[in-house]
Amino acid sequence: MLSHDVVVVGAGLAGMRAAIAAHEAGVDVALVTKVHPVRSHSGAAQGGINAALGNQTDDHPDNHTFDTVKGADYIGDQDAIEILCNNAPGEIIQLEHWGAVFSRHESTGKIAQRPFGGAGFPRTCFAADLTGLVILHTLYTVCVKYDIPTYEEWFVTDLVQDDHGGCAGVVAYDMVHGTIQTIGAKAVVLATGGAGRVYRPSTNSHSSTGDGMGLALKAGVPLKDMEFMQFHPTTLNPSGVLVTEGARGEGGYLLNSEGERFMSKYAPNKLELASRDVVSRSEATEILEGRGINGSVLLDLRHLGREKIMERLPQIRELAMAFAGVDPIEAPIPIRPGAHYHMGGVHVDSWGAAPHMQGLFAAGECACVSVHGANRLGGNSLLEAVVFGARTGGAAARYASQIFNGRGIQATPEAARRTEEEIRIMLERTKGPKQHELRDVLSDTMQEKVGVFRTESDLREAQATVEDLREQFKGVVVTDKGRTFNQSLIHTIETGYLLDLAATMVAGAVERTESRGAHSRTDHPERDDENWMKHTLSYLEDDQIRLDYSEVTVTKFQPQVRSY
Ligand code: MEZ
Repeated sequence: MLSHDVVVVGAGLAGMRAAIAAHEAGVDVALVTKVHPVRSHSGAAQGGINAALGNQTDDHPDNHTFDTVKGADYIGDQDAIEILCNNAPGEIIQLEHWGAVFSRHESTGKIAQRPFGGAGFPRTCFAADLTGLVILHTLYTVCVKYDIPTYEEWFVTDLVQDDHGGCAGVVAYDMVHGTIQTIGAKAVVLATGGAGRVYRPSTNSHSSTGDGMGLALKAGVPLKDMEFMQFHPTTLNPSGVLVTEGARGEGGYLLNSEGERFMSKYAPNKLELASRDVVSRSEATEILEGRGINGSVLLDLRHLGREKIMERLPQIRELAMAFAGVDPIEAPIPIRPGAHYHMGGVHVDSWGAAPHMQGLFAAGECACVSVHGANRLGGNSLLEAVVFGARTGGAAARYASQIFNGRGIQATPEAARRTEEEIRIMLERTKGPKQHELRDVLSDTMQEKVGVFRTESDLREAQATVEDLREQFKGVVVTDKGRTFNQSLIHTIETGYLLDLAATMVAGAVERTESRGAHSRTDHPERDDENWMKHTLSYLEDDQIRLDYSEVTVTKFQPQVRSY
């Protein structure tokens, strides 16, 4: 049987950073990933990563902390946000030393920093508009240098639990050979990214199906703040492909059908660089009130000029030409808000440890620490992945080498039986709904009823649909009966996760009768600090979602009116 001290599930930024930290702490760590590491969705992050380096201004981590607390609409845990912002400069320098090629300031030669939404200073470090890809490749070279074993194209289907309910490893489906494998571990780190594919369209890659969140939920570990889904203000219509916030950071304007720079009505101080929830709601309002153009508004970059666009936003130009038929040097790009990032995730503490299961950790978008609260600031996602990836990898290594008390590494092949059985049943079934039929209804429902604006009646309709789909899923049929590279089987298991996650999202959203950050209830338009300064915890019990709540940690900043 295979075994390692620490097993990290997912090899995007958070996963690889966790594995590097665990390796440096001296334990035997392995990565398990359903896609090759450099195909992870982190590579799609474009505009940058925040750190108060103060290269162009006298910025300081305290300013970054305040901006993040405010951006989160005061429901982020402030102790964790302080860790995020204080550790940011060190992580950037570390990445640079490992070889990340950040864009440089023309005159000083220091790492350049561009303005981003909700930030009081230009604080976003970037590599043109390919920042995630550059960091992903950098971390991969470190993993290769350290010779970290990587189980590529292995899809984790279960967490193994020991007799005391602690995490003792994973069960995985080796997609190439079609076999079920068990990997024992003293500690497991989930770093599988977000669940953006619960929506359609989405900026997320097809692999962003919330697997780690689904695995944790299934194993009795609660998810936190699942009702908070971020809609990025600039995505292409209809594909959902991301157009980086860096385009507005470099000076791009948003225009409505009347040629008006409409953000002056909604955020007179920060305009296009208000936080994402504010800009997305403003665009949605313009479109709903008839000042859109075929369901979009316009992002105008023409005044930036060819040279700047080619230097700072080359990928955006290519994407706009390929997916919208528009060259932004010549014409504005039609854009609209699109599902982008999950603020919620596996409930963990600021070391990435899941308090409900010993030996289980989570980091990156899959986790909810919580540093993003109700609305994440652009550029804080890559940052969270590396800062909390490193902390969590280190904590998992410490757990494996010091705290672990003989449990774990008991993951015998027996543990794989449940997966074997579930897969056998799915493959033998010949009649029933197909996963893509269920997924189409799910993503359309979430898009229409659990979107930028929400109401109780829409949410309740969505809840009924999701419950119906979850029932139908019990009889799902897998069309490909083979074992090797059975994508039909993988997508079916992923759809099961998406359905469970949607159930947590809708349950949390129905109950939260206020508007905070990305959760905007037109029937409850005000933030309600008296009743709702709390995190939502969702448990899966007897196939139903049960909600509970936990406290928000406030250190320096009491809630204030939030305006931009
Ligand atoms: O943090 C992000 O989501 C990000 C950098 C996206 C972008 O607009 O480029």
